[in-house]
Amino acid sequence: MPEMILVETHGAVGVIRLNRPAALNALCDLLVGEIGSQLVDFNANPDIGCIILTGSEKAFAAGADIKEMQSRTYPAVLHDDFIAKWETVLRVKKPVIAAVAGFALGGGCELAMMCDMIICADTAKFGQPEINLGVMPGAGGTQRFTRAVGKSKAMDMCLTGRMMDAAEAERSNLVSRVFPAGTMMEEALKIAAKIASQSQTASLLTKKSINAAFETTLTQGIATERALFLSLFGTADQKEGMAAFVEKRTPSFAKPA
Ligand code: DAK
Repeated sequence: MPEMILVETHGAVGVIRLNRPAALNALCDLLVGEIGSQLVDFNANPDIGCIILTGSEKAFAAGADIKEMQSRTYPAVLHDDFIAKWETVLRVKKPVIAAVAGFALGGGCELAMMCDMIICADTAKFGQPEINLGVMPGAGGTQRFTRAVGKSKAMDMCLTGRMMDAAEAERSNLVSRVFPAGTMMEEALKIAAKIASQSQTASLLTKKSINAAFETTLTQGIATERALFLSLFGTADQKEGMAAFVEKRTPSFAKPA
């Protein structure tokens, strides 16, 4: 049984809730490992079509665990698998939504940015405050933040270590939508249920194609998209989706066999 996360399923939606309240969900090795194992389980479960990663009202996660990192040495971090465990979320094929309330700082913000989209409560506070600790972001903060919000704001955030509120995060395209704190989870579940009701194959390939946009040229990206789009004509889901439109009914997509 995991100690630092709570796991729920709501129909075809899997929810992982970080649950280390005494440390504002600071991401210690155990917590990162438990998140990763549960992501792997949900990813392998054909009944799950979308995953939500969330925290508490006060914190999504206030960063990597500073107390745990404090005494680490360069050779130790170089040799252990400190980095690998953090990136399990990048290997999940199903859509993953980060639903953020309260603090998403340092590694917490980086973990949210590794997800496929971020929605947040109006209480959310994002930041990369590593500079205040004499270090810098190390799990994508200088890269994903810059791609999301642009150079000037990324420099501002990473060099001053200041926090950004939900309104600024929405204005800056760090998050896709902001909800009042009391309704955020309900809204997250609605978004996830909608995604989970679609063809799992189409959403897997859509995610793959959008992610390709960050790794390649426009011409190559378009070629990737075209090949993936054409491949969907070999699926039962394409037949079902288009038949349902013509027959004026809701499509019913089968779970991947
Ligand atoms: N680590 C450990 N404990 C933390 C923590 C953290 N990041 N954040 C909060 N806590 C603990 C506090 O120490 C306190 O514990 P006690 O003293 O009660 O035992 C408890 O949570 C409540 O915190 P506060 O008393 O400070 O609460 P406040 O509401 O007053 O302030 C705060 C909330 C979020 C503003 C403040 O706690 C804060 O500034 N926290 C630190 C935020 C921060 O600097 N985050 C960045 C950490 S560095 C990598 C992966 C990841 C990373 C790097 C590399 N690789 C895989 C290569 C990431 C690095 C980071 O995230």
